[in-house]
Amino acid sequence: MEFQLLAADSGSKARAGIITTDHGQIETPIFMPVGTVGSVKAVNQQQLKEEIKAQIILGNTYHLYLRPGTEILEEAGGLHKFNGWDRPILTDSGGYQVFSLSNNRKLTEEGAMFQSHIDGSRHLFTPERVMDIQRSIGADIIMAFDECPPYPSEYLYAKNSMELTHRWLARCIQRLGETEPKYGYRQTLFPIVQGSTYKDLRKASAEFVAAAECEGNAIGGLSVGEPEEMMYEMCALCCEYLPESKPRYLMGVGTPWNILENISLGVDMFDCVMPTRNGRNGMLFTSKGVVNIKNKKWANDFTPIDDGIDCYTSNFYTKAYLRHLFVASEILALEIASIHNLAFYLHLVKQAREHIIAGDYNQWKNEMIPILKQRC
Ligand code: PRF
Repeated sequence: MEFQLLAADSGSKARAGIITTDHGQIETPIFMPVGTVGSVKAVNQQQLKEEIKAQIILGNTYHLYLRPGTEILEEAGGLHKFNGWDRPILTDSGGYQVFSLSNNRKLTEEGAMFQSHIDGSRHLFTPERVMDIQRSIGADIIMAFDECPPYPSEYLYAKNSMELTHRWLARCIQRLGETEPKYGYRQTLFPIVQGSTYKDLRKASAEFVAAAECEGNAIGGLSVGEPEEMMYEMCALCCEYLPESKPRYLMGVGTPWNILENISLGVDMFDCVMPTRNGRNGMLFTSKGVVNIKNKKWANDFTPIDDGIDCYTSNFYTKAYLRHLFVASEILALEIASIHNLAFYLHLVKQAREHIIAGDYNQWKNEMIPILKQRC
């Protein structure tokens, strides 16, 4: 993987770049649609490419390991062959999902014991196991196995957890060095900064992660319930200690305004279930603000969902029709809302990139945020 920096904003830490993987290039800053089980919910691959213009999608080790399992993924020739997505893929390590989804999890130095949320079966995830599973899935970018402490966490808990994540990182790197990619293209490991909301821990963790000299770095443990200002403060601190020459990925963030703020702090990559999950509940992010499409006020609004972005679905269907589909519980509602929200997120980061290159990012961001936050 290579990362080329193209431009940096003068009024902020925002940057524009290009990541090159064996499955193609990614223009940063970028938003990565989440395809937990290897499918972006309610959206097909053609729509992802042509309407949403996704450049990279996410998969989850935890889910893919439980279903369909590594045997079938290997038989298919990896996730790209299995789901037909020939552009870059990133897989999260399962570190986060084990803690948020599974039952009876128990953490030890060795790893995490847990019971599947699907059938209750018992499993052990260790850093080594998680690297092996990500070799079988075959994503271009794979994540280190970490623990994401809840918010709030006591200082001592956060410190011990961070140190465990650091020891696990060393084991991930070791295992990866002892194994080969299974499908003939390269895989690159991103380590994850933790440290909860403690400045000294965040600094120590970012320095530890930077010293591992991986090809990109991630910031975890944020957007877990802490106030937004605290997330920005921690993110800024992490960016300060993570190398400028490598992509920075902020995990699981967030709203459109969260993304614009964190871009200004130096983040290059984002993922979040919000556009798809909230979309399926009727919450739309548009160029005029946030829309609850189930609201009666849209019943006879025959204007497009959003004519401010270049997406067939957003331009073609009306608010009144989409509201009707939601009220009638039609499955097309989920598809239209998901496509629109993802197209909007991709449109937003593309605009951000253009403003970084033009050199007026910070000013544009400050004008955009109040518009994005408006409740329509
Ligand atoms: N670690 C991992 N995945 C994650 C997170 C994390 O801390 C978060 C936190 N926002 C989202 N996804 N491995």
